[in-house]
Amino acid sequence: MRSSQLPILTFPVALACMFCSCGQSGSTNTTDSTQATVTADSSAKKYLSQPLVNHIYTADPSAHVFNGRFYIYPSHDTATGIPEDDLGSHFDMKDYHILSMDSIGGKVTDHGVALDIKDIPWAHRQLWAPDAAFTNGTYYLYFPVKDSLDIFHIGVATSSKPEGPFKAEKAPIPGSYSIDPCVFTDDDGKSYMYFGGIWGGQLQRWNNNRYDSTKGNRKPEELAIQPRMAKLETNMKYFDGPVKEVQILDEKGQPFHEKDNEKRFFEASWMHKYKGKYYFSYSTGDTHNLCYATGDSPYGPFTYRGVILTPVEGWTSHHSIVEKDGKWYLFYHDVQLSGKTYLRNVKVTALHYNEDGSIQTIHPTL
Ligand code: FUB
Repeated sequence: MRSSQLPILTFPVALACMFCSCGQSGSTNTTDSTQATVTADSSAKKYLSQPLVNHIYTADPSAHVFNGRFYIYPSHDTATGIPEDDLGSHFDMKDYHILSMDSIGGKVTDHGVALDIKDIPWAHRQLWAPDAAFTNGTYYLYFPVKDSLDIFHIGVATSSKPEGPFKAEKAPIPGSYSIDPCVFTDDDGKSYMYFGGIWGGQLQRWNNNRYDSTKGNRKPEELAIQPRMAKLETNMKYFDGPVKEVQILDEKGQPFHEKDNEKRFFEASWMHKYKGKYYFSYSTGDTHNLCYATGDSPYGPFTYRGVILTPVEGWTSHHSIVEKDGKWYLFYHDVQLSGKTYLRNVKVTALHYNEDGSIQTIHPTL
């Protein structure tokens, strides 16, 4: 990640409420130090949808339906004064808040702090994009965070309630690395984690599941780095076997090269299933697309099919896809409220399939 090209905007909070959907904002069980800095886009751009909440900054929304209700597991963006750099050090998040709502457009509840970095024994800094799962009567929160050596690993925390609070395990998931976990449970009850992110997400330093801090980003003519996956044990806390590469192939069955950065994987894995097909979706990072590829097995390979979401305002793009009552939704984020790349806000919009199973491309501005 790196700095946005966007201007920093300085509209007051009151004006922000004219642009954002205050009616959709939820109960604010907590206050946040960045609240006073919430700003609005002075260009009066027409956005496809409005922020789900505006009392805190939220990003990377992993949405699930638990007990008939939407639960959204986002990153909690705050301004901590860390300068922006190409490693994303300015994404300096310290806790998670979970949001929930009965229906799209309904009241959004912020359930307060669900997990704090100080309660994760091995964590040093930067709580990035989480995901959640439910099985065995337990809710699992998966999160990437840097350890004391500044290396990202993925941890897991558990709760009896979808909104937490969550209690973290004492150590990261053995064999885990990099960022952006997505946990998908198939119809047969087997669960898989997809993960990884290049550049600030450190995936370029991991080859054959070994860490090498000297490995830099791939050159344009080199093969693109592929995301990773592992089957989870039934206890959902360990990998059941070695981490594998996920093959994303072009329409001719060939892997992408780094120069194919409009289509190659960067970060933000998501898996969902539609009419028996597996849909692996992801962000292309520096070209800001959300793309998808489909396959016949949770292990892949996956064939590139197209763009789900064209670039949002901001540098990062991250999403989830979820179904409720026969309708499909894309949760995503942009920087409508702040204009700053590291102070994002989550949104939702309807997602539609064509007859052939392809996804209709969504444009985040009108
Ligand atoms: O929120 C921090 C990072 O930004 C996430 O892990 C990436 O997916 C990007 O959205």
